[in-house]
Formats: sequence, structure tokens, C-alpha cells
Amino acid sequence: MAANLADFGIKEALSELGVKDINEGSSTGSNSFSNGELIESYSPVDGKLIAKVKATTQADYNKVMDAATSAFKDWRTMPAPQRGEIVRQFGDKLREKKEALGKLVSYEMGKSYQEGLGEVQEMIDICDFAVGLSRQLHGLTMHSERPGHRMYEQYHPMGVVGIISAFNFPVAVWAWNTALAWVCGDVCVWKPSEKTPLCGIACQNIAAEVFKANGLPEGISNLINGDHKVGGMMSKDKRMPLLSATGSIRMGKSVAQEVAGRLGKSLLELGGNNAIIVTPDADIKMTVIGAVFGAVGTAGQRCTSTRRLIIHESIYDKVKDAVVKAYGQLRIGNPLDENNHVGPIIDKDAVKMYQAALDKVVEEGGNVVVEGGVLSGEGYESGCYVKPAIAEAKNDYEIVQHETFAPVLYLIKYSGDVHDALALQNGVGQGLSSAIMTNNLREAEAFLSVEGSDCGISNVNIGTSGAEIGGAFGGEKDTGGGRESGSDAWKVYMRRQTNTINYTDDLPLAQGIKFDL
Ligand code: UN1
Repeated sequence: MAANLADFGIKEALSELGVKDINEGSSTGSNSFSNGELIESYSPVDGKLIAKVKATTQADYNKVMDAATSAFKDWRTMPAPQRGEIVRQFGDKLREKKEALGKLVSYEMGKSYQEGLGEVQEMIDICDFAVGLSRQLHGLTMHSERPGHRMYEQYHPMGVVGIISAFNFPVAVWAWNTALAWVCGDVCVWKPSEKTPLCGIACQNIAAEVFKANGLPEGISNLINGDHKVGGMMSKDKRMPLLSATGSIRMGKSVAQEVAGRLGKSLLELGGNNAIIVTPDADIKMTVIGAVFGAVGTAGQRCTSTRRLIIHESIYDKVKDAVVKAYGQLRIGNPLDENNHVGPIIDKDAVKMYQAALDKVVEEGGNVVVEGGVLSGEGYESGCYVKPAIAEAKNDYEIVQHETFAPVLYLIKYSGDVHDALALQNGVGQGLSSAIMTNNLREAEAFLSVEGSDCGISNVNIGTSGAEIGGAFGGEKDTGGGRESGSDAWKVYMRRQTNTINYTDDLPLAQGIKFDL
């Protein structure tokens, strides 16, 4: 039961990914100039120190920005389909390294190996998407109001795109941003979470290998390490026209203000407080699968995790009993062992927040129906394994309004119709993902209508998590309004230019203005 690196091939995975110097000091990855303080990466799986990584100082950061700015000058002139070819090769490398990277994600972050593989699959999928996109970065043509004039728009790359990513999706969220940014002709500077620096190094190594093999500057992909101080360098930097940031609402507000202060663009993907509405017409079996995976998948640490089940009073007990029964079957343990459903949460601070949430819901009058608790003993030495918990609660409890990044699910009863359920669902600050379980067409359409869900992602008969890369990903309100990944999210990574060409020997003015000299 005890986590043993040798049993799960972690050492082999790290060496395949070129993540060196384990337990021996610094490991900074290619094209990283870091010289700052040491960041220690501990695995929540077994509590062991995996490696120490040097943080990026302001001087290091400036060197990285110089490399990125200079690489941009070359990269932007390469035809987009050729950039797509590089991204295709990067996707192929990810296919080769899928198992190794999936294992590292699982070991460094704590999600199940299956979910680690799923995350790498998202990276591969977004590469495929970006390759196709590299031939479709279309602008429109317009009819000029003046004779002998032609008007069209074209999209140019923006420059150096900054990416701040969170620990919970330590590799995929970077790939969503970077694969699109690269085909668009941008270069990237990435600050992964200081809780998962090795995932950053592994990805940077894979990217660097591809750029090197093609004789391209390494500065197209850059890695920096550190906490909010390094994030602050990015937010303030005029040389970074776009900063994409995933993380807490608090972090997002500070990034948004800082970047707006210099009139830069930010793309924010912040907290969620996602609910599934379960109506009298719901398929209970599907509801249980969607709700349980949504609440305990990634140990409740997805932005899209299901936090609230809003259940109609007529089926409340039935749904509650079915979900509680399913929780009884969950196996919690080493996420690399595929027999387990739920791995550890990220660290002891997260455990404290989980415990505080359970205390708070009781204090506010909630009723715990599946007890939580921290597991100890063999296999749980890291102290980060917690029991997924369920509490009956009211939507307006302070704790229910707050996103707790842990497997805590609140059951909320509603009476009346789907609009009453929607009022509860929308009655929180965040607006990322939402779902309704119903076989009733009227309810489903009401949920999707303008008076329905106010979230960026709204699903019918699917849970709140597990969005496909082909759609635009993100949410409204406190979630920050950004859209990443599929659909036309690529437009955020480019600057639009409107071009008007006069092919006559006359200079008529627009709006019919006469200006004769
Ligand atoms: C996140 O939690 O930040 O929809 C991203 C999902 C995943 C991505 C989640 N495809 O659950």
C-alpha cells in the first residue's frame, strides 16, 4: 500500500522527461536562467521531496524576456501553417511521452494516473486542434463605401504571451494557451504553480527538444519559476501584451488590475462554484455518476468540480441516498494505483482549508451526511489524504458561497420549478460551469435560455467537469470572463488589424466628407 516510487516507475518517468537532479539541488529546465531561492517540490502522494528548483529573480526574468522578445522576431515571420507543423511535432512528442508525463502529473500533483493520462490527452488534442487552426486564422473582408477601395482584416501575433497556471492542471492548461499562441505566432513565458514546478520543467524540455530539432530559437518557449512575486513581474511588464492567468479569484483580481493599469490584456480563468440541478425528471443513475465524478474527481480540485447538488424536494431523499451509497464505495489511496478512485489533495494547507470548511458548514447549521476526515497510517503518510464529504446545506451559507478546493459536496433542496433551482444555482459569485439533469425538454431549454444558467459552461445530462477542448473554456462573473482552448478562443492571442487599400488615383474621404485643396 505504501507509495513506492520503484513500484510505479516514477524514477524512469522522471528520467525519460529529463527532469534531473532529483533530491540533489537545482533543476531548472531548458532555457531557464533561474538563480533565485530554492522551491521544494513535495509529492502529496508519499510526502517525499522530489526535487528543488530555483526561483526566477528579476534579473533572470529580464534575461528570459530578452530571449523571448528576440525569438518572437523570427517566429512571427514563419508562415502559420509551418508553425502548425512544429506544433504537430510537439503533439507527437507528447504522444511518445504520454505515460511518463501522466505519471509525473499524478505523482507531483496527486490526481489519479488515469486523470494524469487524461490531462496529457488534452494537451495532444489541443495540439491537433491548433495544427488545423494554423491554416484557418481567418479575418473577414468588407465592402468599402468608397469606389476603388478594398477592405479586409488580418490577424497578427501579439508578441510575448505570459501564462500563469495552477497546480490542479499542471500541464494541460499551459498547453491550451501555448499551442494556440504558438500557431498564432506568439512566443510564451510560462510560470507554472510553485507547487508543481517539475511538470513545468518536463513540458519545457519536450518543447525545447522540438524547437532545437527544427533549428528554431529556444526562446519561443520559456519557463520561469516562483510564486506571486514572479507573477507580479509578469503583470507589470509592458513587454507582455497578453497575460493568461488561471488560479484563485484573489490572484485574478490582482493580475487584472495590474495588467489593466498598463492597458495590457488579461485572460482570466478563476474560481468556480459549480452546481448540478437535479429535477424530478432526472435519470438518477446518470445523476449519481456525474455528481460523484464531478465532486471527487481530482479530489475536488478542478475549477469545474461539482460543489453543489441542487435537488428537487420530490426526489431529494432518493438522490441523497444514492449519492451517499456511491460514496461508500470510493477507494482513497495512492493515485498511481489504478484501483483507487481518489488521491490526496495538494498539501497540508489544503487539508486545513478542507477541515475548516467542514467545521464552518456545521457551525452555519449544515448537516453532515458523509463524514470527512484526514486519513492516517500506512499509505497515508503524507497527511494529504482526506475523505470526500457531503453536507446538507443552504445556498446562502457563507461557506457554500465560497470555493473550497477539496472534495466537499453540498446538497441543497429546492421546491417549485426549474427557475427556482436556477435562482439558487446563479446565486453565487462565480460563474464557471453548470449542469442540469433532466429528461424534460422544457426544463433543459429553460436552463440554457437567456433566463437560465449564467455560467460559461452549461451542460445538459452531463456533470460540470470534463469539458472537451473543442469548446471555448471559461466563465463569467468572478470566474473572470476569459475563454481558452477551442472555438474562436485563438482570437485573444492575436491583434486584429483593419486594412483599407485604395487602388485609384483619387483620394475620396469616408463619410462623404469633401476636403478640396
Ligand atoms: C481546471 O480545472 O482548471 O473541464 C481545468 C475540465 C477539464 C479542465 C479543467 N477539461 O474539468
